[in-house]
Parts: sequence; C-alpha cells; structure tokens
Amino acid sequence: MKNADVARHFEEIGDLLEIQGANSFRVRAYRNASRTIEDLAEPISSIAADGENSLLELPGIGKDIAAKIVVLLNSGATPQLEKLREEVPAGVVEMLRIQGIGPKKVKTLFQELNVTTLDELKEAAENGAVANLKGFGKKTAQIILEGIEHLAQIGNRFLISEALVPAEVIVADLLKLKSVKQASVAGSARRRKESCGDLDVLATSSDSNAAMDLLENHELVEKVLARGETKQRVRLRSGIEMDLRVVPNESYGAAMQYFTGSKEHNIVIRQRAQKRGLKLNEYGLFRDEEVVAAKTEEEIYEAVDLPWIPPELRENRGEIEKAENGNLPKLLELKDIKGDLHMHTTATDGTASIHEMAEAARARGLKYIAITDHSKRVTMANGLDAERLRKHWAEIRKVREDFSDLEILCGIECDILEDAEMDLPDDVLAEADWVIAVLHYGLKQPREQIMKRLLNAVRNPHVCAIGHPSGRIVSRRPGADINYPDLFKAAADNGVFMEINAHPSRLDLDDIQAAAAKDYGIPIVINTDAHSTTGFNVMKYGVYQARRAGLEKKDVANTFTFSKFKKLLRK
Ligand code: DGT
Ligand code: CA
Ligand code: CA
Repeated sequence: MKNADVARHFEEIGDLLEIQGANSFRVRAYRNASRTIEDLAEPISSIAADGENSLLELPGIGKDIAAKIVVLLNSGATPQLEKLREEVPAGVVEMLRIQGIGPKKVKTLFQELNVTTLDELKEAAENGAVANLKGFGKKTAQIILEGIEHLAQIGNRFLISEALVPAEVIVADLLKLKSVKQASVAGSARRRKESCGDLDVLATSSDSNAAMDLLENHELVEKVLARGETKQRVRLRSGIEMDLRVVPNESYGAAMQYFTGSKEHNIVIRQRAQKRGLKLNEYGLFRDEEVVAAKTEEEIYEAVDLPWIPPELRENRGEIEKAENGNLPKLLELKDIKGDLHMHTTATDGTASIHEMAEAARARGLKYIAITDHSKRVTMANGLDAERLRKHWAEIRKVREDFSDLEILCGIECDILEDAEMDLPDDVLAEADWVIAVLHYGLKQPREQIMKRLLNAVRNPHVCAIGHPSGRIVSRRPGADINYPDLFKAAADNGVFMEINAHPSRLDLDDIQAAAAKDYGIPIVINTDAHSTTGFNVMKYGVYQARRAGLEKKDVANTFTFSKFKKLLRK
C-alpha cells in the first residue's frame, strides 16, 4: 500500500466518524494521522517495517493508530473502516464534498430525511423537504442545489499530487523492463496541470506485450479496461484511469509531443507544420512519405522553427509567440527556493514544535522561514489572541538562538474578518516580522464585500502578503469572487506580496492569476503552509504552478537571499 492509500483510509475513517457524531478529538486524531502519512517522503511501509516505535515517532501517530497502520499494511483493510462503511452509505460521504455543508448537516440529512445519494438529496432540496428541516431553511437548500451543480461540473478530476505519484512509480517500473527503452508521463500530468482527468503514459518497446503485462499485474492497477496492439487503458486502485501507449523508439519525440498536449497547443503546432508543407502526427513529422523529425521533441519543434517549449507552458496562452520571438521565460526551479514564509506549529493546528519545524526546514536547505500560526478567529484550530501570540513570538525568539544558519521570522496568518477588520489589532501586527492576511470565512460574500476585505488588508501598513488569495479548494470549492486587477493594482501600489500556496489542494494563486500578478510586478512568494515537518514536501507543486504561470526565479521573492528578501519588506 502506498502512502496516499493509507492516508485516504484514515481520512475516510475521520469523515465517517464525524458523520456518526463521534467526538471531535477522535475525528481530528484520524485527520492528523492522514495528513502526516500523506506528507511523508518515505514509504509508510518501510517505516512500519522498522517496528511500531518508528511509527510512534511520527507526528500525530499514537499507539492506537500505529496499530491500525500495521493491520492495514498487512491486510489491505481495517475492520474499523469496513464496519463504518456498512453503517454509512457512500452517497452520504459524497455529500461532504458540497461546499457549505459540513458533516453535522450531512448527518441530519441522512438521519432525518434518509437520503443516501446526491440524486435523492437534490430531490429533497427541490421539493422543500430540506428547507423544512430544523436549522436548514430555504437558503441552505439553495446552497445544496448549487453545490450539487458544481460537483457535476467539475466531474471526477484528480489533484496533480494524486495523479503524478502513481504515474511516476509506473514509469519507473516500466523502465526496469529490458524491452522498454524510454518511458514518460505525458498528458496534463506532464504539463503539471493542477488537476488531471486521466493519466497518459508513453513507452517505447520492442515488445509491447511485456509493457502491457507489467501494467496488468501492477500493484497499483485495479482493472484493465481495454487492451489493444499499442494502447491499453487501466483503472488504478485510487480510481484514476491511465492510458498506456507503446510506440516505436524512432517515434518517441513525436508521440511525446502529441500526447503531452494540450490539444490547443498542438493545433497551432500542426498548423505551423502544414504551412511548411509538412504533416505532423503521433508517429512523426513528414514531408510526403519522408520522415523530417520524430525521435525527439526538440527535432519536432526545430522543424517548425521553434525552440523546445517546456510542457508546463503548452496551453496556447502566448507561449508559441514567445518561443517564436526568443522570449520564452527561463522557468523557476525547485532548487531555486531558499525560504518558506507560511507554516504552522503546535501553537495552533500544526503537529510539530517551532524547533522541530526549524530543524526540518534547515535539513531541506532552506535559509529562512516564517512561523505563521492562526489568529483567534480560527477557533477550530485554536487560533492565537494577542496575549498568546506575544508569548509564541517570545518562544520563537528563543529558538532562534539555536539556529545561526536559518533566519526565523515571527509571523502570523491573520484572518481578514467578514466585516473587513483584521482579526488582531494594529499594535500587535506592528510587532510581527511578517504578516500574511487571509480570508477563511465568508468566502461566498458578494464581490463588493470580498474586495473591501482584501483592499483593507492590502492597505494595512503591517500586512506583508495575501495568503491563498481566493480560498478555493482545487476541484472541490470555488474561490471568493475577486476583482483581480483591482487587487493586484493595490498590492503593487502598497508593496504587498501575493502567495502561491503550494498545497496541491489549494495552488492559490492559480496559474492564470499568478501570471497576471507577475505582469503587475508584484513580488510572489511560494509557501507550503506546512502543518508538520513533512509538510514542506509540497513545495514542488507550488513551483509547478509557478512554472505554468511562466514565472522565473527573479519573479519569486523566496528565491532571493534573505538580505535581498528583507529589502522588499515594507518596514
Ligand atoms: P486531462 O486528461 O483532461 O487532464 O487532459 P489531457 O491534456 O491529458 O487530455 P487527454 O488525456 O484527453 O489527452 C492527452 C493528450 O493527447 C492531449 O493533451 C493531446 C492529445 N490528444 C488526445 N486526443 C486528441 C485529439 O483528438 N486530437 C489531438 N490533436 N490531440 C489529442
Ligand atoms: Ca490525460
Ligand atoms: Ca488520456
């Protein structure tokens, strides 16, 4: 079992317990364990192989959950989840995905109305049964209908993190076959799109059966959906489907170019080929019957008078013009990142201490970090009031003494309240080294009020950055209704940074808005929002999103040395 499978298992236990009304401490224990496991760099199975004590050293894993991990790894299941699944229908769990509806409401809907699928819930919302429930009303019924509509629109897409991890494992295993010369992820996953509909994998082989047999018997694969001469489609155990195409080695570049997409990018490339009297398909670039290019992507692009274009940019959003004019950006890379300005500790909802987070950051080669726990409005996460925050900062200053090679900023992730006031008074914010202002509540307010909140924050002289500006959750929850040009103009005027939150379920700013922020000359920071020592692992997803936005090293402030970064701060 992979980490993602184990993490999902415990997350599901947490969700089902919550629907059943279990105590919130128990629910949170499962969620924390799930997050820890998801963020691990090492396979949980190899940690477990070192004995239960190694599991107990992980943040958020106690005796009870450690024992369940062992059972799960040995048998692929836990009696607890099996029992819960019998008790709570799958359609009820799906209701948790509706924006604005928490487990408490799902529980009421299930128990009072006996609805067990989204269709039944839709009907109950339409015929007035939902509105008549105590504590619901017409407005909630409306929210449910809109939420169900939104779920139908986004369909069943997977986060880039969920897509890429199994795809890379399968590519590595294909490459171990003697008959396979080259293999790679293609499609939207290669373009590092924030969500993927399905996976596309290419391999070149003298023996396509060997590659297909490998997939058929792979531990990540649940079912073969179709198998032909050169193409196989399978469903992975996580639910995502994968196309494998086996192509001749001489056609690898053409096939990579074709199957990486996007469709929109490929249409323009094909037109350029036609203009030059050439024909482009997945086997190669041809003049009549003669092969002009096929082996590498570089050759294909060169033959249509373009330099090779990084996959992240292949969306027909101006990259072809830039390539033509020699203006392709030199994209940012993960190794350029020197700081991380958004993270949590046990002071609020993190699972590691200040010292542990600093150790982990240093071990990754970071040169500066900001500790940014929650402000008091976030009661769920035990948010800090002025008094607790000042004590917390005093502790941070003490920890600093142990780290001569890592700058540790006293920060705060301060809520911008629904009425547009900051959650902490100015005199407190003035004492911080780094203030991230964020929207957590009231995301569905009208645009006018959302903008009032964001602009108030940007104009507050103590605010350094806007964190996860829209509050969206990828493929789950739309963000707040923001007038981005107004926000960016104000941020540029006031020297306020914009965050790309690197967590794969946020990636907020998104690629399009991050590109726009760059055009306003706003310094961008890519932050992990780590809630544990392993939470730093998600930085790469933020970098992918930044690359899709065409960002270079110079556009991202946390690639700078600390002294250069400090000069960008307002005070
Ligand atoms: P996804 O799976 O929805 O996240 O997005 P993609 O881009 O991975 O799309 P997918 O899986 O349908 O196809 C993979 C690539 O194959 C796509 O980016 C371009 C290429 N491709 C697929 N179907 C066609 C087609 O009908 N025409 C052309 N020109 N290319 C195609
Ligand atoms: Ca795909
Ligand atoms: Ca596909």
